[in-house]
Amino acid sequence: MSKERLVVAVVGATGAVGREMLKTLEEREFPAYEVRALASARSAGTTVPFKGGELTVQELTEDSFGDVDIALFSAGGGTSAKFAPHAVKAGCVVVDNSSQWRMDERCPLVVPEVNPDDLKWHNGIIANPNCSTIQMVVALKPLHDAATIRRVVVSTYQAVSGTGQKAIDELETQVRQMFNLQEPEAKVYPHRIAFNCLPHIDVFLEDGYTKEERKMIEETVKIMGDASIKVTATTVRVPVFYGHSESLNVETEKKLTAAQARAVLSQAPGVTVLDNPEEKIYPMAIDAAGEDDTFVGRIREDHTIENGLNMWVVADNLRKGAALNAVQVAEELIDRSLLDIGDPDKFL
Ligand code: NAP
Ligand code: 3JN
Repeated sequence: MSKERLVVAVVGATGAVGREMLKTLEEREFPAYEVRALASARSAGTTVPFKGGELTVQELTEDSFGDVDIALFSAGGGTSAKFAPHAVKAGCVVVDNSSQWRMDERCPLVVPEVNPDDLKWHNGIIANPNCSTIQMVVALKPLHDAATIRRVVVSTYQAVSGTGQKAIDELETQVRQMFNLQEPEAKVYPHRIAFNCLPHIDVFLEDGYTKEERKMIEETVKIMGDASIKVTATTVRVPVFYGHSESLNVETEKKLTAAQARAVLSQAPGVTVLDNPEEKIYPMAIDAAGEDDTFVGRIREDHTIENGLNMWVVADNLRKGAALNAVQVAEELIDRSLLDIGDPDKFL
């Protein structure tokens, strides 16, 4: 198949992640001959902005992928489960943003700064990790290479944009309602999110963890390719529009001083160290929003264990956490000439 006139489809193009994908393709001058916007029948015929103009949204069907080379999916796990196999059958490589294929043994789970070589064994579907996992592993990988990570304790502070456009609208509406002395309405979340924190992201599982926490734990091990790394997580929704923040406590096999960790992270791809507390310089969601890098600061030694570090990690959840990572995966596939699919029936 000739890849000279690449056709790229964005599935879920009307959503928060899909719109960011179109923006990212445009900003990075992605080498597409044509970009198509796909979504549900509800928005077929509407338009989404692209390259100073508009793309007309087409309804996603099983036949949408005949002449498409790469499809970037961000329309939920159910849509990916149903349509990604048809895309692969048609010869289209899928980069999927949902959790549907992440732990599937047929699918690599890729963060280009961490495990780009896993793209070599893809079978047509490449999974994009959860946003909270992506920014964490970008910061962990260089530390693991330098000192071998044994255990990670992570607490997240996740923006409402992680839930999608309706949650962005809900936070804004609740803030307006409260300033107008009206009773805030909670529709998206089980409780008010304005001026509140919810230790509840995705559904609760039998062991008391949430599914978001389980995703962080399992995905980290698959991406880092090291089952000996222990991860425990608490994920929290906070009233921030864009940018997830994370507090990480990391235990390593070899000693890394705070200065050594800072030096290692300063050289790491995709990382910007912002760590000068005396000057009140540290990563913040308001600064990370709209940026591509993962920002790391408050790097300090944990005095309660022999080899421990604490740090604060922030990234734009819609960019590095979703759209940018997916586009970087697609760029890597092109650069490495990995757009061919072995068995097109693998997922049917
Ligand atoms: P959103 O703002 O609610 O947008 C959902 C998108 O999916 C819309 O474009 C919607 O189209 C489309 N869609 C829904 N059902 C569809 C169907 N049956 N057929 C075709 N299109 C359908 O949500 P979002 O925040 O963009 O997130 C979308 C998905 O991306 C999430 O469900 C999740 O799986 C994934 N995600 C991943 C991360 C990550 O951590 N990497 C972060 C956020 C989201 P209509 O406008 O036509 O309804
Ligand atoms: O809540 C967040 O900040 C990230 C949300 C991610 C998300 C939302 C709905 C469904 C996912 C995901 O990517 O894990 C999914 C899903 O596909 O399971």
